[in-house]
Order: sequence, then C-alpha cells, then structure tokens
Amino acid sequence: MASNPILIPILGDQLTRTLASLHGRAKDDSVILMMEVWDEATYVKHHKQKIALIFSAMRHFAAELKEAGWQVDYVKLTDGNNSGSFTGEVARAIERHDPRAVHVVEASEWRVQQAIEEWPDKFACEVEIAPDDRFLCSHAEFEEWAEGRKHLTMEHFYRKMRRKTGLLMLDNGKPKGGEWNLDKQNREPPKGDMKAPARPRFEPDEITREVLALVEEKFSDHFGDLEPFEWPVTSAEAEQAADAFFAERIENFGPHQDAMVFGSDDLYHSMLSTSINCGLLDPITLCQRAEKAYEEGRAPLNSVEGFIRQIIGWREYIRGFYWHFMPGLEEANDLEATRGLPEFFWTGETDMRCLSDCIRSTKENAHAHHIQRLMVLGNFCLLAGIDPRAVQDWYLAVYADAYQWVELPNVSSMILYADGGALATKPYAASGNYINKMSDYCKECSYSVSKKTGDGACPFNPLYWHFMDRHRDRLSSNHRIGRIYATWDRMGDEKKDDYLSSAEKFLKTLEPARDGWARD
Ligand code: FAD
Ligand code: DLZ
Ligand code: SF4
Repeated sequence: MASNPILIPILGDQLTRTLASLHGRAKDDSVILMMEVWDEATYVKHHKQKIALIFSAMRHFAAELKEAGWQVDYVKLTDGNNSGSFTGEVARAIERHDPRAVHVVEASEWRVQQAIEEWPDKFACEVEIAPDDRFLCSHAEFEEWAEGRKHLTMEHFYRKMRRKTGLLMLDNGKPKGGEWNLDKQNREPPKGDMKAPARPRFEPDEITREVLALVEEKFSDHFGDLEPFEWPVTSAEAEQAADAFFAERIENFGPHQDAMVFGSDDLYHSMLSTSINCGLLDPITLCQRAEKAYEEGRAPLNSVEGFIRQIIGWREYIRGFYWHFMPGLEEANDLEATRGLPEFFWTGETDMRCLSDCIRSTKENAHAHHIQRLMVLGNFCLLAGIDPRAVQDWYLAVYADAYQWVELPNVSSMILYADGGALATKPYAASGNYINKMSDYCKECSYSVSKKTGDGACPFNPLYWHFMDRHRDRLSSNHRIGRIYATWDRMGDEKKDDYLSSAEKFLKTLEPARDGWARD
C-alpha cells in the first residue's frame, strides 16, 4: 500500500462493483470503508428483514471486494468505538488511514447527502463527491427536462428515456409495436386460482445467519418477522432471481400487473426491487434482458414494455422528482390530512380482508406488490385522511426496498396527492368496486362490497364519497374528476347523509397507532 491512500466510503445501497468511486482506482492505492451505523439502522425502525438484508449484503460485498484484492475497512455495528454515524465513521477512518482524499458517490437520499456535503469543511483532506451513474438520468438532465414544464408528466419523461436508451425503439425513432405505452392491456383481473411459478428463495449462509442473530438481539422491537429470511444478498443470487423472472414470470407480468389474490404475495412481479435498490442488479441490463425476451418470442410486448416502463420510466422519474422537490416534499400536505395512522397498520388486525392480507404480506416478507401498496393500503390512507408524515414513516420502515428517494414520491405524491397534483393529475381514489374487480379479496370479507352504507358496508364505499365531499373545493375544478360531483349531486340529501354518516362512524372506530412503532 502506498502512503496516504484514497479513502472510498461505500454506503449500504451502493453495493455495485462498477460504482463511480471505484472507476480507474488502483487497489493498492485505496481503502474502501463500509460502515454499519446505528443512525441508518434506526432513523426509522426498519423492518427486521430490511436491516438483515442490508447488513448481510454489505458483508458479502465486502468479502467479494477483499477477494478481488481491495483493502476493505469494514466497521461492524457492534465494533467498540463505532460512533453510530457515517460522518463519525469517516472521521475515525481518516485518523486510521490518513488518506490524501476521500472519494464518495453521492447519496441517494437527501438526509445522507446533506451530511456528505459537510465533509469538505469537516475534514482536512480533499473530498470528491461523484454523481451516481447507476441512474440513467442525472440530476442535471432531469432539471433540464423539468425546466419550464407546467406538469412533470411521467409519460413524456419515459419517452425521452426510451429514445435515450434505444430500448424498444425502431431505427426510424418510432416505438416497437407502434405504441409507446401498452398499459391498457395490463389490467386483467385475476382468473380462477391464478398461481405464478414460485420464485427462488435463498437459504441463509453463515454470514447471513450471523446477521440474523445480530438483528434479533438489537432490533427485536422493530416491526416484522425476521424469518424465514430468503432475500438474495449477493449479486450472484440476485442474478439467479432475475434469471427465474425472465424464464418464468415475464410472459405474464404485464396482463396481471394490477391483479391481487389473497395469500399470493408476488404473483408475476419480479421481486427484484430490493436487489436493484441496494446495487446488486443493474436496472438497464434488466431492461435489455426484457427486450431480448420479446425479440426471442418468450414474452409479449405488453409485458416487456410494462416492465421497462416501471424501470426507465417510473423508477428514474421518481428519483428525479424526489431531488427536484426536496426538501419540501417531506412537509407537503395539500389536502391537510391530520388523522393518525391506525394501529392495525402495524398489527394487521382489521376485518377488512384486503388490508389485513396486504399487511400480513408486509409483515411476513417486508414486501407487498405495487397495486397492494397503491390501491389498497395507499387508497385507504388517502380516503381516511391519514397524516402524510405518519404514512411516510410506515412505508419507509416496513418495506425491504424502501429508501426515501423512492418511497417519498410514491407515498406523498402518488398515493396521498399531498403535493397538490405535481405528480398525479388526479388522486388515485377508489371505492370497494375497484378492489373487488381486481382481486378475490371481497368474496370472503366480513364486509359486503356491494353494500354502500350502514352496518356491514365495505368501508371503502362511504370513505370514497366522504373524501370526495370534503375535498370538493379542491377537486371539483379538476377536469379528470369534476364529473364525479355530478353523480354525487344526483344522489339527493338522504343518500349523501347516509354515506357521510357511515364514513364518520367508521372513522371513529379507528384506533390510532401507539407511539414507538416507527420511531423511538
Ligand atoms: P415489479 O412489479 O416487478 O416492477 C419492476 C421494477 O420496477 C421494480 O423492481 C422497481 O424497481 C420498478 N418500479 C415499479 N414501480 C415503481 C415505482 N412506482 N417507483 C419506482 N420504481 C418502480 N418501490 C421501491 O423500490 N421502494 C419503495 O420504497 C417503494 N415504495 C412505494 C410506495 C408506494 C405507496 C407505492 C405505490 C409504490 C412504491 N414502490 C416502491 C414501487 C413499487 O411498488 C415497488 O417497486 C415494487 O412493488 C417492487 O416489487 P417488484 O420488484 O416485484 O416490482
Ligand atoms: C438502510 C440501511 C441500514 C438499515 N443500515 C445501513 C448501515 O448501517 N450502513 C450503510 O451504509 N447503509 C445502511 N442502510 C442503507 C443507507 O440508509 C443508504 O445507503 C443511504 O441512506 C442512502 O442515502
Ligand atoms: Fe376490502 Fe371492502 Fe372488499 Fe372487504 S369488501 S375486501 S374491505 S374492498
């Protein structure tokens, strides 16, 4: 090792061998620093599986780097002098290694990036902060795209990303198949006893077992089941999970994307978000593999386009949107929602079968699929007027793929309309009808989805009209929603009162969550 090396801190969601801070670096002139820190593990009380996933993936990644000849300084959570924060650990590592410079890749989250931006003033050596080139769209490119637009429409951004990558594009600049977006073909309700092929599950090895014991000991009061723990924790395992998705699920991914089946937790979804977000999988390579499946006739265009849109469309857009609107997005509450999150979000104890199944999956797997997050859990939070900060904390804590950059826009803007429509052109509000159409939840629910008001009526029905009525001033001028008020007005006062009083009665039954679930 030459004297005064470069110190390269790698954060828990930067577990990628081609990370920008490693480009062109000589192994004998660098020390990689990885840190398990209390601040990250507890800024919300993450699901036990999420902490286990990050720590195990970090330890495996450190071992791979060492094997490849890098010098890795790995600080465990239980190391005696662990300061508990990234900044504290970089300061201690500077004392240990006396580096001539610190090279770090920008953080994905605002909170961490703010801390990193203080490093040049705090530390005597030079600090270089590189852009995270694992995203397709840089901050500057997103800002240039957003500049002067009245509305940041995802579809327009998505087409730009299609052109940029050439994914599903013809040489003449037109989209393959003639249409940019085949979402209309991707709304099939579940059929019969729809069963997707089982996804690969990964047996914990010694490193993971050690982490599981640590999590059990230190985070026993956090939400969620720790075991069975079956997430991929290395890039090799994550590639296996991706192989299985492209072999067995991609074909049906599109049509059944919005379907929900009681007890079936992932259906045809890829279950790859945890691996993509912490760096074990490259999102663009996944899109190329999806396109290949289409070219080889193994998957229809609507499935492949749908998958690619989720990644180069939604995922990239959400990231750009986050940085465009931070830090204000955390505080946004355009609909002035103030109700506490109900206790059943943490216990799953509710007679609403749709919600209890989604919360069960969340608790058991640290995962629920998109439409469960959006149209069951999210729809409920929107209609019941739950305080956005409480909803943000919940989503950030309970999902193994949750980092604020991706959780916050989905929660605040997509489900809660808390940004006043900067992302969605209308709130994703729905009555029990939608859930009944897209799932098999209702047929065995103790509530009746066809009953609109009164005892035993599906709570989503009166809540829907309560929401519409209480936000009339705000929403009636929205051309995508305005005509709903004509239906409401045709109902007459008695019916309207029935809806409103049923909703009020239901809302009074909601027991607010006890303190300490999401934060100490
Ligand atoms: P698939 O259905 O197989 O989709 C493929 C990939 O597309 C995903 O792995 C993901 O990388 C990407 N993707 C799809 N939808 C979105 C989206 N709306 N935003 C960003 N990326 C998307 N995703 C997270 O990764 N982390 C979160 O914290 C998160 N919070 C969410 C909160 C709410 C309220 C909602 C409605 C959605 C949230 N999502 C989040 C998006 C989406 O639900 C998950 O990415 C998806 O369920 C992950 O499962 P999968 O890998 O099987 O996804
Ligand atoms: C989510 C998480 C957790 C629970 N713990 C750590 C940790 O101890 N060390 C670490 O480097 N990263 C952790 N992470 C992921 C980070 O929160 C994530 O990498 C950054 O916050 C991104 O801005
Ligand atoms: Fe959910 Fe209502 Fe259907 Fe019950 S009846 S599962 S509460 S939508």
